[in-house]
Amino acid sequence: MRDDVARLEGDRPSVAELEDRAFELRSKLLHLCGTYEGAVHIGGDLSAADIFTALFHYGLRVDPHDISNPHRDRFLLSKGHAAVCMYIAMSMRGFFSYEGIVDTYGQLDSAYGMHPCKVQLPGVEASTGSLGHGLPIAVGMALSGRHRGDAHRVVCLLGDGETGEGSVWEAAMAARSNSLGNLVAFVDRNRQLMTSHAEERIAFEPYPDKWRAFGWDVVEIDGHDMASLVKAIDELPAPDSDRPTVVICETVKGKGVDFMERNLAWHAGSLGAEDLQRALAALEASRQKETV
Ligand SMILES: Cc1ncc(C[n+]2csc(CCOP(=O)(O)OP(=O)(O)O)c2C)c(N)n1
Repeated sequence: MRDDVARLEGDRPSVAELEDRAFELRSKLLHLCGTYEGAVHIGGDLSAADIFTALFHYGLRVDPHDISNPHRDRFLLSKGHAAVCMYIAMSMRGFFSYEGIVDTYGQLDSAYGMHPCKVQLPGVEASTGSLGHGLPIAVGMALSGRHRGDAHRVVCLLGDGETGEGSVWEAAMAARSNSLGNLVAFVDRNRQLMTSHAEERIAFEPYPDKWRAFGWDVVEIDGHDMASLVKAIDELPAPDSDRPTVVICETVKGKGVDFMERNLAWHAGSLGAEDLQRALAALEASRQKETV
């Protein structure tokens, strides 16, 4: 195998190592939320932290030192408001420096905006933030990969709330019509929107059946169980297969910090110094509980 392609494989950390990285990712997120003066989308960052870790540290074939490698997997963050979680997960993989994120996050002209911008931040594959756009862009990229005969995957992370957008389902149909087995969607199914519980606003259920009806293979997992995330990634069909896959990850908004979990008030917010210590202690306690 050519060196530049072999490097895309990267290390494959164990489940225990990935769990440690997810803890570090959450800690770094909380620190940023404790120092940044504006609001951070901390609830949906924490719900997706394990998914980001599994993708950037295990599943995605990407090389932080060769970001334009044509054979790399493409990752698109459709729930663009979770950008900071992606930046930190990528920094832990070697794409950016964490200090650079903390120093400039959310400032005018910073590369690290509240939503990701591929022009400002090379390594980011798509500019997102207006919900409902990531999957349509991913379909185009997957189609292009197919036409070129490339073997990479296109992976898109969506919020469950944003799948209330019609554009998501148009993209889902197009993916099936074009037999895009190189396309994988992960859904952060935390069952909350910005200010309400998902099912109160839109009848999402029977949610997995809806994806099946659109011709997708559906995998349902606990999105906080690293072993399940790794297994789902390991069992993805080959990129040259003909059916797109959606991995529906059952998650908890605010996961890891008890006073944020399932709390609608923590879709976005900021922690002062005192609450930061409280949040870090809660995170540590949650880890202790899970390792017992
Ligand atoms: C088109 C569009 N409409 C509204 C918003 C504002 N908005 C930001 S986050 C959010 C809630 C999204 O819910 P979900 O996709 O489930 O994300 P999560 O709960 O995981 O943060 C909304 C409505 C937006 N970014 N884009």
